[in-house]
Amino acid sequence: MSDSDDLDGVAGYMQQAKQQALKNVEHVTEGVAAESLSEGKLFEIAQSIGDRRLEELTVADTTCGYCAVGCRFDLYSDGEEILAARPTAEEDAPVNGISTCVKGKFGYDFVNSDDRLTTPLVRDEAGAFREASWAEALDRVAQGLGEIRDEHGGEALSLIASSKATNEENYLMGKFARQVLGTNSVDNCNRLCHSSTVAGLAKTYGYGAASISTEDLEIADCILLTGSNTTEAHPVLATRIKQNVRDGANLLVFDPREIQIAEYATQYTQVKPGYDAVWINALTRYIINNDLYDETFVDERTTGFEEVKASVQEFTPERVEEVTGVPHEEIVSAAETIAESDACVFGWTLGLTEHSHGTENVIAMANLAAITGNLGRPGTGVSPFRGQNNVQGGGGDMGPLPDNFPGYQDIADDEIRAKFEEAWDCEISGEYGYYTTQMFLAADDDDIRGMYIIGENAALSEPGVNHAEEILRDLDFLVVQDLFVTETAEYADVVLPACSFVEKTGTFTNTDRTVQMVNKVMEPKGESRPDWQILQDLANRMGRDWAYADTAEIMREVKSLTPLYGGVSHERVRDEGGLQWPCWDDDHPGTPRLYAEEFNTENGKANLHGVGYSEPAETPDESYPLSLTTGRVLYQYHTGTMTHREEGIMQYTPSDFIEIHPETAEAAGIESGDMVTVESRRGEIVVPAQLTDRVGPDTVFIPIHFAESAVNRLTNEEHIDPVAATPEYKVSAVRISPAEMAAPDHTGDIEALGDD
Ligand SMILES: Nc1nc2c(c(=O)[nH]1)N[C@H]1C(S)=C(S)[C@@H](COP(=O)(O)OP(=O)(O)OC[C@H]3O[C@@H](n4cnc5c(=O)[nH]c(N)nc54)[C@H](O)[C@@H]3O)O[C@H]1N2
Ligand SMILES: Nc1nc2c(c(=O)[nH]1)N[C@H]1C(S)=C(S)[C@@H](COP(=O)(O)OP(=O)(O)OC[C@H]3O[C@@H](n4cnc5c(=O)[nH]c(N)nc54)[C@H](O)[C@@H]3O)O[C@H]1N2
Ligand code: SF4
Ligand SMILES: [Mo]
Repeated sequence: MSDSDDLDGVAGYMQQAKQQALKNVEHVTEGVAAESLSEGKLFEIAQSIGDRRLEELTVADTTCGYCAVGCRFDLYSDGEEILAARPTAEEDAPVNGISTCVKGKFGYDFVNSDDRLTTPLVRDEAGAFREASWAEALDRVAQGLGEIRDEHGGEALSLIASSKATNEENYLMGKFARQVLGTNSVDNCNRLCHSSTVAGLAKTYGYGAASISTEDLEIADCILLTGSNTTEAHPVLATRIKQNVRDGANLLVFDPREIQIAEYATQYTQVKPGYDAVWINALTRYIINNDLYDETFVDERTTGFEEVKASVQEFTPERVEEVTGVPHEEIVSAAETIAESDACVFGWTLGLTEHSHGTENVIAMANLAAITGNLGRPGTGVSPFRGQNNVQGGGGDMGPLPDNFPGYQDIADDEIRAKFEEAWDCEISGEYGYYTTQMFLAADDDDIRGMYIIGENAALSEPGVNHAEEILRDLDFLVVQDLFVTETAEYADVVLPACSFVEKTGTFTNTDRTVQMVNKVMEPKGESRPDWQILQDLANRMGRDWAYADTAEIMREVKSLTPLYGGVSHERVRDEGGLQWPCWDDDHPGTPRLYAEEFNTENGKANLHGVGYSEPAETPDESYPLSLTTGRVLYQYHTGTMTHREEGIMQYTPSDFIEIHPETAEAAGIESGDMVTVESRRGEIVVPAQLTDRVGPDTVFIPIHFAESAVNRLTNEEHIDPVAATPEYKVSAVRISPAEMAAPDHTGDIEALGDD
């Protein structure tokens, strides 16, 4: 923390704040944001800062706690709330420079909201929550979890770690599960998100992560984007891509919805949800059969080319058009554009991964990038845009995973396991634990009896939440650690108040593997505490002797056990403004771009694998004729715990909606704004209609942000990728009908976000 003493008096500060804020509007996703950030709002913020004496304010440079782009900025606080976010020195913000999106800039009302959890809660005898002291609550947790562990073994417990929390905290969540609880069933939201990317890339190239640095998005001369609503989910990356396109790069967008980034594309191709491996294989087939592939790269740096060549032959133009709806000309033009470019980046997000065959989709993409030689050079590579602010680091690198220790070290490897058993002074089973999606199924058979859920709103975000709710209700013991009494916390025996990223210090690792500092700008609200301190107290109550003085010390332990982070320390991250892994030792500069020389595989090569035909686990039929796909909007974040508490955001997107093609709506007798019943084989919800030809006639789209019409009542928890266990959130068969219900007042205001 530092004082803002470099500023010239309150008036000067206020003026600067306002100018900066206005300047930033240009950099917030164009179109939508400019409308929403009214001058009135900006003035209000400048005023609220100006009204205070500067010495009463604290400022800290930190990393955004919303998405994994990893924007950096200075946050200003008066000790009670966050007053403003302003650009930090440009050289200290490698990803965003002076840009931020609307969430990073204004999304802080949640921090000081009236319903923030400020004390622990325990259930009284009548079953209602009452406030409790930390000592009482922690004793209850130690007893509740301890009893299950002692009676049924540690394997009867599971822990869901939080990719909202820091690396250091996630390292401790993994350690707590194995050392204190004695279970390998520890997982996190990565399972619901990009675990198929991690599995697919690890299998082919070695690292389950983006190979590029963000700047590669600006120097590529071609970008293929699929399953990524970039302007809404990764706005600052979208700004960089759009700039590159303005400078002449080609942009190819394949998506079932004509999302905003498609307007900037050289080619937009509408695909049917769930058939991505088919059109990707078709591109590969065209490139191979027309000798457009990079022969030298294939010969020198890959294995498996012949297998891939044979496997793609079944994807003939006729078949591809029939299955995916993509005309052959569009396959040809995209394939030629990729083959003719010198440097191509392949970017994707959940449209590719959240499927019952997500890992295969990713392998198909990895094959395409490799045969065209687009890896390891400037402007080339693969870029899965990661999701939660710290899912790359906290959700993966730090090892709160059923099969890996930190740094993707396999728990089944005896030597590695011995290293951790010695360091953590405990016995660890070499048998993998349950993935998140499996935990809920295992609980049905009492294989899981107690859960410790940290910073995850599983009651809304899991697939098939009707079942997840039952499980949460029936567990012998549930402890939830969050900022709020979430829908998940409603089922808990004990709720522990954690604090948010503005109230603590540590590191996050963003989507391009950059480890960056998170610096505390205000004290934890009420009695809330950082996750690492809660875990430490609990571990000690459960018979351990943890004595970390701060998160820098935790990172030193990570460094000593994790080769990938072997040179990462708080001191270096501060001094060098971020470090990209792998960073093997104190002298290693970090690695901006992976695979320049070799792949991280035993033979040093990219090992390609043929991928055959795949389709969604549930395809539309007569009873459920439409494909439902689900996802995000710019102004909202996931289950809304943070963004629903921001008034400005709620004015803009007050409620849920379903995107329906006008023809489909007409056939069903539905008009714009009407309430619509949407049914799947799992359940039904009611949402207002938004008619748009952004989706095709066979597809409908519903966002994931609203509890009252929780879309995961419709999804299926058993349709998961066999390798990565990612749920098929992106395809469910549904039917729609007009609902006997009046639309809420504000439905008329709902606009198609992403449209200018
Ligand atoms: N505003 C906002 N930003 C966020 C988040 C948020 O909640 N709000 N969440 C963060 C997180 S955790 C994540 S993981 C990312 C997610 O980022 P995205 O994956 O970009 O977000 P989604 O809205 O799920 O969009 C997926 C895209 O895939 C398309 N799609 C759907 N089905 C298919 C298919 O079968 N094939 C293909 N090719 N495309 C398909 C959709 O039309 C949509 O454009 O966003 C992060 N950023
Ligand atoms: N149908 C459908 N479902 C989906 C998806 C989809 O595309 N479609 N996407 C999936 C994906 S990609 C994801 S990532 C998940 C997201 O699902 P969740 O991770 O469940 O969603 P969030 O609302 O972000 O929940 C994070 C919680 O952490 C709390 N929190 C914030 N900071 C901290 C902290 O520092 N410490 C603690 N202890 N708590 C904190 C917040 O208050 C919030 O309750 O949803 C998945 N579900
Ligand atoms: S793009 Fe992501 S990291 Fe950047 S300000 Fe927006 S939410 Fe935060
Ligand atoms: Mo995610």
